[in-house]
Amino acid sequence: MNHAKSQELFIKAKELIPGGVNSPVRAFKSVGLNPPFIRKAKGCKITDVDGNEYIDYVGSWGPMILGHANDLVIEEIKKAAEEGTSFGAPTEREIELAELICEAVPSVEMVRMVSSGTEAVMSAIRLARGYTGRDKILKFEGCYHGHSDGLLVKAGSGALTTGVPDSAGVPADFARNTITASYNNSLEVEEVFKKFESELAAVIVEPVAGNMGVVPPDIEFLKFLRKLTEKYGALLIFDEVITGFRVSYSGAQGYYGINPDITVFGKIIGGGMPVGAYGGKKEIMEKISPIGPVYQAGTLSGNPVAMAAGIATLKMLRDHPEIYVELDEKASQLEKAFKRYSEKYTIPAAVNRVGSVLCSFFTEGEVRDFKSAVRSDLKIFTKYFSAMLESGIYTAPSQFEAMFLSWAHKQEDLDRTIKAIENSFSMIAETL
Ligand code: HOZ
Repeated sequence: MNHAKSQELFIKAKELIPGGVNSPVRAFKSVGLNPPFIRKAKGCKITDVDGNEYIDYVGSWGPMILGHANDLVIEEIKKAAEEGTSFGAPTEREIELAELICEAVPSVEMVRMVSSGTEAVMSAIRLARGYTGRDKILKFEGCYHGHSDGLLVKAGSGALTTGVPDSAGVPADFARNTITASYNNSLEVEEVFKKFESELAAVIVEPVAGNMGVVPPDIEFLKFLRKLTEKYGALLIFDEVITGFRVSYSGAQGYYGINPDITVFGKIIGGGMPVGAYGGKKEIMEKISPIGPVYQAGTLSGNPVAMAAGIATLKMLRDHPEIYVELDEKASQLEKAFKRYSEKYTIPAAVNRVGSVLCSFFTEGEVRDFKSAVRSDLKIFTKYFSAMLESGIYTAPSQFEAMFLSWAHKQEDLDRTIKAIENSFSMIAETL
């Protein structure tokens, strides 16, 4: 593949933008390559500035569940943009999206729109602290909840990919209020609660971890979190930025049948436009300004173009529940392929999948927490990633991110992907 124009742009970008990118994982640093610069995307295909076309399994890191530039979504975006792109004043579309979210997710009675997942989590934590009058929060090792100060502690995603799960610039006093425990480990959670009892404002968790690769929860673990938070008067926050409207129309909480107190959304609810939201029980949400004492605001919150894209996306998902059945079936084909070729070519692989999010770790045994996730052989991952890219399959350039299926992936795309998986595994086997 020719990447001349991308290389040229990357050199220029590095002069003007730190690392040449506006979000670290995009730099392809951990896989030792330079990133292709993307010119356009349609359906499940993206095209770079050199004209190379790829079948895309990044899907903008999750939002593009209907595929890129879905006709209906684009039509609604155009309509909204022609009517004005931002007013800093209430609009009818905000009510429509809020209604769609509240109808889909029973634990959410009220919702506040913001502009990113990071902003939504940061605000949800403030709300939990304001509501409970407590300071400490419990998060899980390898879970990623955006880049606000108190959450960059043992974080996943880009922080983990660059090998720095904590960040410089976070005052020790902020991080002091963030307690961590191992994902899927109820005993550790119990110890934390015994130690800090009524100091804990909230437990925040990705109900399916998607930022240390994909790590499904034990249902008993999620149930235990629900039980213990209730017992100690702390709030349970589900970060459903990835899983919301993805693993089911009612998110991971609908999928597993567990209701949190606060839910954080992003990605899909903006249909590919910048968005975030947090919602929960009325009694809690009414603590937010202007009716309550917890302050939070934003000029672009509830942006009309983002609302229009989100409404179009959610309506399509609501009216076509068969999309979820199809996504599950398509993703299971890839899961089976990873397992089949790992056996055939004796490549160690632990394949994790929940609905249309999946990933393969290159390690023996199960991956069920941070410690087992980081056992993955990153040299093998790099070989796998490079071979896939060379075959025209675009996956996340990090072991610690997920692979996302979209409605636009057709059988021929899956067949090509499965062939590429076999080729890359057979090539890896030759080098071991
Ligand atoms: N850390 C994000 C995914 N979990 C990556 C965002 C991006 O680079 O766009």
